[in-house]
Amino acid sequence: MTKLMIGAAQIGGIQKAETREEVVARMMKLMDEAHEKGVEFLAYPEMTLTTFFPREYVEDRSEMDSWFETEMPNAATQPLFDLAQKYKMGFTFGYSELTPEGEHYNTSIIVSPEGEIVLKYRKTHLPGHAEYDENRAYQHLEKRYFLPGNTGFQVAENQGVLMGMAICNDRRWPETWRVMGLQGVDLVTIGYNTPSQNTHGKEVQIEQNLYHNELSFCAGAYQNACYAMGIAKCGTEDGNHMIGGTLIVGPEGTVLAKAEGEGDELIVAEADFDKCAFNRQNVFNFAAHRRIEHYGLISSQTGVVKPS
Ligand code: CDT
Repeated sequence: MTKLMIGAAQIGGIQKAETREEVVARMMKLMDEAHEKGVEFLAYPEMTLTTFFPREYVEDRSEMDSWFETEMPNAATQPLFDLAQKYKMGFTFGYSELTPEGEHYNTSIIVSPEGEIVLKYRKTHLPGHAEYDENRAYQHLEKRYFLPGNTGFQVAENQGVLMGMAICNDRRWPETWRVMGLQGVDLVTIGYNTPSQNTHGKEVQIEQNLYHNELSFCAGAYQNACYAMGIAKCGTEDGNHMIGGTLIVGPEGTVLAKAEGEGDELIVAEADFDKCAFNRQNVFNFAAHRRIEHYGLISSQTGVVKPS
């Protein structure tokens, strides 16, 4: 099968005053570095182009529309698409999408080295709440500003590899990974914006949040015998801190590369997709070992129902 040099481009905090053009220039700088290091597929974070605006409440949600993209590529991102084509590099990044029908999604795309969007994903698990909550230390209003995604977890071939995406909170749910695993996914990319503070208290929980991040990626990659990249937008955005911890994980669930700081930073690893085969043919041979007659609750029940 295929070997691919893969890269994860962590992005440091984006302040509200920063323009899309300034952010794209930062992305292109990392793409230059990735090209120098031989990267063939590069991944950027969730909502790469803007600050993580769902931390702010506005009564009239249309005031937030300025953070959304109505087409992709657009004037601001076209130079990134052009550079990737010049380098023959595939890439993925997240952005806030406003459709012609007026629907708002937290979206990410995979772009082939030829510049084609080969897969679009809209975030499924939207964390937080829809109304201002005075009991929280800070707001997390994704349920106010986005619709739950309508794409599901699809997988598409790009550069000879089956690739799939999820976005941030999705990484914490085993269902996310297994649905892609059942389609034979080889590489999963998941960008994130994860506040270091607990929404219900003022404690800063950086170490624990970093652990849960790594745990989710390692478990997801191992249990589905695939490679995974977790890509942070992190550091401080207008006074709000988010965790770093960008990482690349192999199909044994081990970390192959990890970012050291909380700014713009590239990490790379060589992915040898033949290495996915061993666990797929043994402990995670789905066709041989799964017992779907016992999994019905997973797709028929949302919350916990205790036996009466
Ligand atoms: N962006 C995103 O999904 N962040 C969430 C924060 C959850 S706290 C309400 C995450 O799961 O990292």
